[in-house]
Amino acid sequence: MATTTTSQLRETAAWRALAEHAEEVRGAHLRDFFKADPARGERLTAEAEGIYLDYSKNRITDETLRLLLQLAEERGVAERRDAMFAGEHINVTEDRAVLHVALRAPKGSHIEVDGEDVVPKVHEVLDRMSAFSDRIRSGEWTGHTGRRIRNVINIGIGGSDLGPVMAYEALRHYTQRDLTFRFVSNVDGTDIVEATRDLDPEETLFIVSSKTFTTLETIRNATTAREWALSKLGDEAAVAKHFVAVSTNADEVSEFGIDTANMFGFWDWVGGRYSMDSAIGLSTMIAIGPENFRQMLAGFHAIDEHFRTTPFERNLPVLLGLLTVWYSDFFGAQTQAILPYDQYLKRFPAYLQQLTMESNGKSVTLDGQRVDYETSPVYWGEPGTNGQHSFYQLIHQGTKLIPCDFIGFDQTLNPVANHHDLLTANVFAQTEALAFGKTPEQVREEGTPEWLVPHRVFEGNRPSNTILADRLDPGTLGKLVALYEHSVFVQGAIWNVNSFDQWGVELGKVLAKRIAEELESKAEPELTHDSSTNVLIKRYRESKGR
Ligand code: G6Q
Repeated sequence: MATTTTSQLRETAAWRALAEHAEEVRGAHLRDFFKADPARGERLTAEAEGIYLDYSKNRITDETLRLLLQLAEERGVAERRDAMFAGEHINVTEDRAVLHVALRAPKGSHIEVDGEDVVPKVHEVLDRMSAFSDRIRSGEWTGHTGRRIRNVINIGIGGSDLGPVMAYEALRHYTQRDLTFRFVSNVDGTDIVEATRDLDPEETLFIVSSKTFTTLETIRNATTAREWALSKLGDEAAVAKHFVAVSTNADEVSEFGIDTANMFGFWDWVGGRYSMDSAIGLSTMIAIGPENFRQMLAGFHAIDEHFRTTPFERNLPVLLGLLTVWYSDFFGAQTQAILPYDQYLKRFPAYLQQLTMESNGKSVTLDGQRVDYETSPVYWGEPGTNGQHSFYQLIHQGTKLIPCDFIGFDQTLNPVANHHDLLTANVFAQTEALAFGKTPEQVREEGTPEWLVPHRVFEGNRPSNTILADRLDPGTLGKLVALYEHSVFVQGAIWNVNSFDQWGVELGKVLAKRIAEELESKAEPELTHDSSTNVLIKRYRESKGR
């Protein structure tokens, strides 16, 4: 792979041109862009696989787009994309391929990692997951005492939790309603206690989801879950009927006491935050059924193919990724809001926080140079319309530039009265208000007293994307996730960072292990931390002793 040094990004012809060009665009208003080109709202759109992207309300011109596309070319985004699809070890710091795209490759396609076609393995696991899901859903699989499974609890954290929770909530409409699903992630005992307190172990199945099967939180929670289950079921043999594992680590799984016949595997080329469509999605599959799960995979795959084959000027993830680079690096935008107008997507912003920030929250390039440009913005958001009655104030009239992605659907899954028209009217109204605002003249015309005018003025010129799809079905969810996965890829390729490692989470883990021993040791430990940490540990030990 071509190596570039930090300054090489700033030295590309496209970057230099963009820096100059940004000065011109900064002074212009979206009102003027639309006035000068009344067809802008039809022109600056792209559509693929049922996903419609309106990016006309961005502070860009045709020249901006041309230069951003040139930047993508100069940075070798297409080559890097092809290297990913070809199974090259593009995760250089962990020396691994990055092949979540293989998880949704149709049967019969061919994707190689280190000389081996992985597609048959993927489908073998999917088939086993399907058979298992069907047995739970139909009641054929029973618990140790012969009772039907009514509750499924996924225990996992990070990438082994956020995808399953998000997908369960997003696809709740399609779930088998006589099954209860819960998700335990936090090592705070409250999480597991509250998740189990009203359930009967005889009817409860735990899915322990952990790629490594060594993650402290997950193993602690799984152990507590086992104690909870066995406190009623008594017999160790019950574990086989009430615990299954999703992992790449068979040794640790059997060490924990789970029969590896009840283990669903995946591979080191699936990153945690890119794993919701691997066996990590087992809870999703039990919830929505194998057929719907396959629809979701088909949605992912459709966008993979779109990303892989569509010219960049019409390529949705490329456009989204480039716009993020534009605002982060040339407009000083520190954050990006994700605003889904669908209650089922309530966990989508949280899911995207990990996907985007764990991937591109980096400050060294692939070859270890410190970057001298901005990388990932902070992603955040809430489903509409709730946010409108809280933090949108800042987006409309605050001092910060916050590019927004509005996500809406033509049809609702819950048609009741005129709720959906009202919801959708708010999507369109918000993007309009953000872009065009309200001038002092308009405010005066409304009869506003002069002293109140400045307070009621909306500057406008706040950029947004509008992403519309037909309805939130499993396929559409797959498409939306893949859209952001590949947008993250494009950003990472431009910034020349490794979007697939996460060394930043390591230090805390190591220190926590050491401090846990100090908090729990019977003898007074010799504390050699800084004075602040030493006092915190002492205080806690004293309080615990009381
Ligand atoms: C994701 C990260 C991280 C990981 C969790 C859980 O990309 O690697 O969030 O998913 O730390 O790890 P395990 O699945 O190994 O328990």
